[in-house]
Amino acid sequence: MRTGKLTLAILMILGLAVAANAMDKDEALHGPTGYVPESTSPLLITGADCTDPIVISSLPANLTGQTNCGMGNTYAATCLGNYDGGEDVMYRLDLAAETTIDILMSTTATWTGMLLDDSCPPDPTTCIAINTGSAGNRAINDKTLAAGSYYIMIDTWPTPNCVPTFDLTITEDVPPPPPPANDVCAGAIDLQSFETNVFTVDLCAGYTNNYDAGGSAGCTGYASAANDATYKVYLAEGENITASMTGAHDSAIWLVTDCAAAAATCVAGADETVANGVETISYSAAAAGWYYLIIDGYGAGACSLTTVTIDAPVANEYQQWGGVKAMFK
Ligand SMILES: [Ca+2]
Ligand SMILES: [Ca+2]
Ligand SMILES: [Ca+2]
Ligand SMILES: [Ca+2]
Repeated sequence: MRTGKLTLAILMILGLAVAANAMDKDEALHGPTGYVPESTSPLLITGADCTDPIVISSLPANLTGQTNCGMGNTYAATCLGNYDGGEDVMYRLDLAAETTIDILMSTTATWTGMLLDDSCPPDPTTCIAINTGSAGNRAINDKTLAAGSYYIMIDTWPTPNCVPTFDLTITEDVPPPPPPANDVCAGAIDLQSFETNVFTVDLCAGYTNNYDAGGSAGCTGYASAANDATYKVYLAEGENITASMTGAHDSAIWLVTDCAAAAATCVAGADETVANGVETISYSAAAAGWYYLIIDGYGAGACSLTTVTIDAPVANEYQQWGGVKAMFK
């Protein structure tokens, strides 16, 4: 990109004026900015500019021994700020489908900059992402990009005038699987679907925290900020349920009638013990209806492989409790 010398001079003067007014920490550390003359004609080297970028068409990509030395300072008015005054190399990443990527440029060079954009030349002010720094690797992580072509440029804030050697790694982020359906009450598992009254649930296996029993005024007496799993059971008026849980985390168990207002509709809750303790609730249904059992824990992020035991002594001999009662026959 040829820039008129007058324009360049004005830009340099403006740049110096800005620097004088607001020299940031990086600029103080960097010292005087060098000047790499901008390339005025194509270098005919693959990677030297947007007309002939290095194409990456599949992931993961691991390009070792890369450099931008000898590629020319083709782009010096990009979103990289000071970090585009050196020589630059351009990569084009072609994505056939929406992909979330991590880009890592590892190097021992100093004052390096990396940009990601969907236009080439890169947008002069706004890119999709940049990462710059006086030392260490450059990384742009967790960028979800629609199908299409994207450009990655590696540059420097002179001096140094270029990056003698670096590795460029682009990997696809595989998103975690969605939480189990019974992470929330809409997918609560009917307790009567179990063939045994004892089952396990790994609260670390994708479950999240959706329900909190509240603090000291709540039905467990504490917050229940841990990952939670939900189960449900239909109780006739007067039917009883006893449920207990134990695991390596500080468990909490509670029973509610309306998950949308879980803490307010809690009818029984327990958080009496700490890690490896057993928490037990017992409840006699005040009214017929669906009740939701929340297998939970005290601390944020806490979880473990948890054993749940359901005991369902019926209120009297004449009342039945479907499958769960059948467990005890
Ligand atoms: Ca440059
Ligand atoms: Ca949950
Ligand atoms: Ca919770
Ligand atoms: Ca507990």
